[in-house]
Amino acid sequence: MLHERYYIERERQEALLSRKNEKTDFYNGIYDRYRYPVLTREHIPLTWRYDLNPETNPHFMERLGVNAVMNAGAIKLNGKYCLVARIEGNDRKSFFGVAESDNGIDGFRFRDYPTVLPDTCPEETNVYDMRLTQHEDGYIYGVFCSESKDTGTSDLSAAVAAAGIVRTKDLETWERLPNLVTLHSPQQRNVVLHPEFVDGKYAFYTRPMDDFIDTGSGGGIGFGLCEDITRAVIDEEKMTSIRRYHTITEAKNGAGAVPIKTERGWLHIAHGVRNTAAGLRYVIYAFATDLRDPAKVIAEPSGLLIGPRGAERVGDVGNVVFTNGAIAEENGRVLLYYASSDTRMHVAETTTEKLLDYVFETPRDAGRSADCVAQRCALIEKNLAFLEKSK
Ligand code: M1P
Repeated sequence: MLHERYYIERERQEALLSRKNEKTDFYNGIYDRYRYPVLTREHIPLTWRYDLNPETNPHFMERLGVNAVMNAGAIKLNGKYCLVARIEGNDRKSFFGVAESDNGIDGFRFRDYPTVLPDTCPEETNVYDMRLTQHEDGYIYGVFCSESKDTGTSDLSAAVAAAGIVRTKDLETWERLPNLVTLHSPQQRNVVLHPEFVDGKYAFYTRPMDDFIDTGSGGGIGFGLCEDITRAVIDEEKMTSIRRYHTITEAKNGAGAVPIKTERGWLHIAHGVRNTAAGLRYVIYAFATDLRDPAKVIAEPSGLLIGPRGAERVGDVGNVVFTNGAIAEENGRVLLYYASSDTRMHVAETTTEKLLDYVFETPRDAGRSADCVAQRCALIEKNLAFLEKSK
């Protein structure tokens, strides 16, 4: 006999899981936003949170609560839209879970169990933010942050971030490879594996950091090659998209989704961070790199592509949008998955054609207020002339 509350919770969850999503009236011509998050803590199966036996759980209490579902890697596999989400328990430890949908915008359901990765790093305390790369070598790689306590200091909260690497063919059985070693960067987060070999080598977008939070001397998103993915070591890290004073990337930036290959270049969806009186503000931006030299930035529009809006601003870490997954389909449809305020997952929908137009035709950051207003006045002048001509 199950607790009566189980039936109420199951019905509520079923209503949530089968709720249809719909586009909002938000308009910028670049992408559509959807009304409902695609994944929240309420999407987590009841079997992951409650002990269903009334003898051992007479009050039908959550025994292992979940605090947030965010920062998901994304891939289309066997016709299903799959998210490998970061699930943060009430205990602050994160783990991964695969949720699948038939259309990519609603109906995401978690598999029966969370993702169980081989436990090969005894010092690893926390794992999060997996990027999924369908590599031309035939494997799907998951690159994630592997966090350990920094034992070289008395600071209790000091930590070390490294890039963990796993691979799979079905998102079910995973092989763990040694963590990425970057010879010249003490810490790494937001590392993404490029989907193709470059000069016959595996290529990673990196984010060199001096410290767990501060990137310090790390100038932006790096790029490095390694011969052997089973013992991945990067010597030289070139810079791709760099941090700049008084832009959205001033404090930090980091690679997000696996780059999308197009006829005009690799499309990158990344995050940029600046500091404010209210703390760090995370936004999503885009840039393109050369098809033959994926480290070389060939277009970088000014400003943000997606910023937190409305309820997205509120959550565990407010004023944050963050992406580590997108799905680009053969028909040109692109689904950009992003988390808001480290709390829940959303989707924005666009096309490769629109993203290319956005990346190549949006003006670059002019760098100074005077130049930015001149840039805007030039647009207005052109428009007024065009309106006059259209009369
Ligand atoms: O809290 C916002 C984000 O902070 C980190 O990103 P970054 O490494 O650029 O500072 C990550 O821990 C990410 O998980 C988190 O969403």
